[in-house]
Amino acid sequence: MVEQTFELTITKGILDRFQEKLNNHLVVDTAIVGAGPSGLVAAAYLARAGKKVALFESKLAPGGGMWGGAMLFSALVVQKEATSVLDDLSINYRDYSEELVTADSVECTSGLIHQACASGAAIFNGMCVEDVMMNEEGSRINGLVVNWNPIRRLDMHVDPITICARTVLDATGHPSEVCKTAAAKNNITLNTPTGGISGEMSLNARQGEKLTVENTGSPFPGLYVSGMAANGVYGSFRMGPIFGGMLLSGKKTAELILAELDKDNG
Ligand code: 48F
Repeated sequence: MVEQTFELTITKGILDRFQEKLNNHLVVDTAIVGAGPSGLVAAAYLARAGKKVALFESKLAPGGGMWGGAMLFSALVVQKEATSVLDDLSINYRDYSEELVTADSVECTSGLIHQACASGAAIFNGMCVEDVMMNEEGSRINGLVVNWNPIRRLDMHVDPITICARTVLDATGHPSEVCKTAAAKNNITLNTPTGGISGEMSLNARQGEKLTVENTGSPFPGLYVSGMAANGVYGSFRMGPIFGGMLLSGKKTAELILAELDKDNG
C-alpha cells in the first residue's frame, strides 16, 4: 500500500481542477482565439453578461502585443474615446494630450487579464487553435480544433480535441489565423471586399484605429473578427503602438455577439 503523500494531493489538485475547467468549457457560447487586448476585452464583457466564454491563447502568457508598449518601452497610448473601456475594467490611466491618455503597459495588460478571469471567462493558455469546425451544410462555423502549442511547435503527430461554440471570435492579431484557416480549407466566401482575406496594409495610425473598429464584425456565420485581425481580414492599415481601437473593437464584438446570442435565446 503506497502512502497518500502531500505531493500526491498537490498533483491531484491540479489534475482535478484543470479537468473540471476544461470539461465545463467543451461547449460554450463564445470561443475566443487570442488573448491580446481585443480578445481579453471581448471576453470580459461577454462573461459579465453571463455568457460562457473560453479563450484560447497559444503563448504561456496571455496579453498579446500589449506587454511591451512599443519597442519594449512599457507605456501605452490610448485615445480618450476609449477610456470608458478602461473605466469599465478598472484600469488606471493619466491624461497626456488633448486626445490621448497613457497607461502603464504591464498594469494595463495584467488588469485586462484579471478582469477577463474575474468576470468568469476561462483562459486556456499554451493552447493553440489549429482549425475550425463547420456544420453539416458547411454554412456556419460551430467550433474549434485545439491542441497544446508545444505539440504544434515540436511538430509532434498528436491529434487535437474539439470545442463546440455557438460563436467563434478570431482575435489573433496580425495573422488573422482563424479566418485564414476557415477560408483556405472550406471553399467559403467571406463577407469582405475580396470575398477572402483582403490583407493588411502599411501603417496609418489614425485610419488604422478608426477602421479596426469599423471592420469588427462577422465575416461568416458563426465567426467574428476583432482587433488587428479585423484589419487583416477586411484589408486595412496597421496602426502601430496605439491601443484605443483594440479596446473599442473588443467591446464592439462583445455587443455584436451578445445581440446574436440573445436573439437566438429570445
Ligand atoms: O496581437 P494581439 O495583441 O491582438 P489584438 O487584440 O491587438 C493587436 C495589438 O496588440 C497590436 C496592434 C496595436 O497597434 O496592432 O499588435 O488584435 O494578440 C493576439 C494573440 O493571439 C494569439 C497570439 O499569441 C497573441 O497573444 N494567437 C495567435 N494565433 C493563435 C493565437 C492561435 N492559432 N491559437 C491561439 N492563440
